[in-house]
Amino acid sequence: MNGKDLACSLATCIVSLTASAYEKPQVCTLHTNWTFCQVGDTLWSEAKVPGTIHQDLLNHNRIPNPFYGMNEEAVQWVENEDWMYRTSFVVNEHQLSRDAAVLEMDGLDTYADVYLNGALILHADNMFVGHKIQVKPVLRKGVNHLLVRFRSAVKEVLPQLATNGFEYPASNDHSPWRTSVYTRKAPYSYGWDWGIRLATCGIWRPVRLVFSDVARIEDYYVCQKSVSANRAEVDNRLEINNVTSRTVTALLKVNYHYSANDTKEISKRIELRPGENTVSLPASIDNPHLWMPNGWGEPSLYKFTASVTVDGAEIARQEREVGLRTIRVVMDDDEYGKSFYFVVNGRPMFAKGANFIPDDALLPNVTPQRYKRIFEDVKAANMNMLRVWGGGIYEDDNFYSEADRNGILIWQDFMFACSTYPHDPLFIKRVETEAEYNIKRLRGHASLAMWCGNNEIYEGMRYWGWKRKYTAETFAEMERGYDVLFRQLLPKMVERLDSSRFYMHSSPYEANWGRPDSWKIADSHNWGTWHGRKPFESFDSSIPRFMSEYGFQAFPEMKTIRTFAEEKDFELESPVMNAHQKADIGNALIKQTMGLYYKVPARFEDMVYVGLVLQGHGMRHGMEAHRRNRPYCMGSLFWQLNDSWPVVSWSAIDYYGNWKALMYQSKRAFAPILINAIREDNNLCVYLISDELHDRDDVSITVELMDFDGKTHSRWTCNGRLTANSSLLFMKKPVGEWLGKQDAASSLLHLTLKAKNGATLADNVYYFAYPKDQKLPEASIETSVKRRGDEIEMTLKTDRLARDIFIEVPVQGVRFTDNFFDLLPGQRKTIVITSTEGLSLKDFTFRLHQLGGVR
Ligand code: BMA
Repeated sequence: MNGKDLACSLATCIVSLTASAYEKPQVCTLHTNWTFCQVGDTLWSEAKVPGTIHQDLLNHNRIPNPFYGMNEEAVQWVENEDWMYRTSFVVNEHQLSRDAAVLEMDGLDTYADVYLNGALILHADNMFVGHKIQVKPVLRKGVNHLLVRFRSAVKEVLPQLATNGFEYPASNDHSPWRTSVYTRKAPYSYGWDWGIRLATCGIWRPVRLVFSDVARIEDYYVCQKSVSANRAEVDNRLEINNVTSRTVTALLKVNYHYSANDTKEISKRIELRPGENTVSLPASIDNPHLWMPNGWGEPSLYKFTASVTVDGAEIARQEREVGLRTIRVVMDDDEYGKSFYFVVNGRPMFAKGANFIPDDALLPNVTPQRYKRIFEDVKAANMNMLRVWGGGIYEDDNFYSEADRNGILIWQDFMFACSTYPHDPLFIKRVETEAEYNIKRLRGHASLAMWCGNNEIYEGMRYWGWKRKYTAETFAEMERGYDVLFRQLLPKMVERLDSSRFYMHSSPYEANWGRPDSWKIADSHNWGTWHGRKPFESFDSSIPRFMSEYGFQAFPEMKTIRTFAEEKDFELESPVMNAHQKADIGNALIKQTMGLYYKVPARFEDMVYVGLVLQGHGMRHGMEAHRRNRPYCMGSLFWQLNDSWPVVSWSAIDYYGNWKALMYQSKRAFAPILINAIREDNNLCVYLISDELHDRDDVSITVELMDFDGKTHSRWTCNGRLTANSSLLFMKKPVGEWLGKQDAASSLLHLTLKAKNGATLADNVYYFAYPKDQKLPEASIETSVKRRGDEIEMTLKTDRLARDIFIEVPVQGVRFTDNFFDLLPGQRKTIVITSTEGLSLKDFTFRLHQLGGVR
């Protein structure tokens, strides 16, 4: 705290002292005056808190930018060193006189000892937990000294590695010594098949000092007992810590507020014994505004405020945003195998979305604005679910609040992925603490839909050859460990702390690799189109009950590649490109699959463009297949939404926030109403898929056969009823009948769905041939650009068919209302381009790509 903060806090004290003996808590953020030093060194340099050692070293030019070129290698020494962070702050007499002073550290990464004024106040050993330390006995009037000493997470566990007797699988750990599994630290930070290795350390989440009187609210949970359209019954559950040594009578008030004229307050007198007290205050709401997923209505949120008053003074208060809803996961044996779907507010919901990985290799760089933007993107792409994957982190509170506000359900993994793990008593204890901390932190969120024990460990144990790799005894030990962690400890914790939420031991529930039969059972991961090198059409026959992972890679666009590579590196297999491709079959497989569908271009830049187009169309094929097959299949979460650094990966949005073609294709394939033509044997079938909650009578489908110059050769129409929440086959005839005498290489079907009032509900294009076999013209596209405030409005018009138009704008993070789209002959389209920095028309430059222009 600086002098100014101190003066302010004294002023507050004087004012409130006149009113009552007690005051509201005073929260002092401790994010200033930090310096850091390598242990063994004497040089202390300015540090950023919350932060990481890599970011601090980078800020002082003591390491090169790890994201650039092949610098990753040059920064690896950092993980083997120990690092110290220290700060000092001033505490005044009044603050010292208060009943409690608690140092709250929301996250230390990872092995850290914390000292305050010469006293050791904390041993931390788990990145995923926050700490609250009573520091009143060691605080001093005047200057106080706080120091955090981090030990290398890699070196810390070397003795465990040395005595374990076998090495855990952990194949994504990029070090020859696979230490990651021993430490409760984000698995991806040790490297992944899309991830840079930055096994960093630091004070990665906020730090604050809180002074308070009488009692603190340690936890406030609005537990939803029952919710229906008529009535919601909730229980306000609080853990209140009376820090005095006497029993205190207090008044607990809960206010719940939806809007200015929809607000209610209830209260009760409570006796707080010294120490922890559990208090409950039930409440009910008639005709509640229900929280609805994206696409189904408003994600309505109530504001709940709990406050504790003693002797007329409010001594504690906490607020929660509460979405009232029911979410049920139905995983029942049925005639096919085992179902897996989400029922939200009583209606089965087809889940549309993606897997989320940590948004940065250096986590404190993910600001609330970045989370906000991610959820704007997710919502815009018509998604209603994200899976927080088990190799990353339990995300920041902001993440879940944004999910609540945008109607996005969250599938939450516990942080275990792709390897077996230890299960010794200390490890189990750490996991127990971590589970308790995070379940309690997240359970109040409306968006939180389920818990899952881990990512792909069960599958790994059964089908990734681990059984052969280890002795029978070791493998049996691993199986025991699996049961202890994922079938006993974690479900027990969920049952105890969050009993209404669904828990599943692993994703996929059954092992899928090489076992299509398992796709009849619960959720599945389909890696056929990547690790199995199958064509995208395999999505049509590999239909699971719920697809929780499937993916195909693409390079990010050139402006992102240019942030880490030079002209000389622009080659598929150059050392720099390979350093930014962590999946072993990566770049070669992209080229191989491209050859199935497209002419593989010679120029690197064209290859990047066609690769983006390939990923978008290929993945869209999967999304459409999954949706078409509802209700047998009830979910489609692709791998992966985002990137943690600039890299070639399966992502739909690159590190700088640029949408790849895949994200635009998701927006189309996940639209509430989808019209979809698909070849089934010799027939071409037209399906209508609706995720809406109401039927639409008298819709009409028009199918036009058109050539690439815009001439219409045939037209069919069909009227019918679009049934809510369903997929229905509407038209079916042999391919030859649709095509007539026209040439498959230069014809398309334009499908349009119209409502009774003539409004277009959906449209789509079907091509009879792969792009490589098509006679694609190079269309003349006319463009006109207008400035509208901070936005650019661009209108495009084409003479002949222009496929997969990509408007390339060399500004990072710029947003387009649409991109990577087809323009039919004669069609005109206006899109709006915005950027956070504000685009100026003068500086605005762009380049147009179209598939027909690639040689
Ligand atoms: C799945 C994920 C990740 C991985 C991805 C691509 O298995 O769970 O572990 O990054 O495949 O291989």
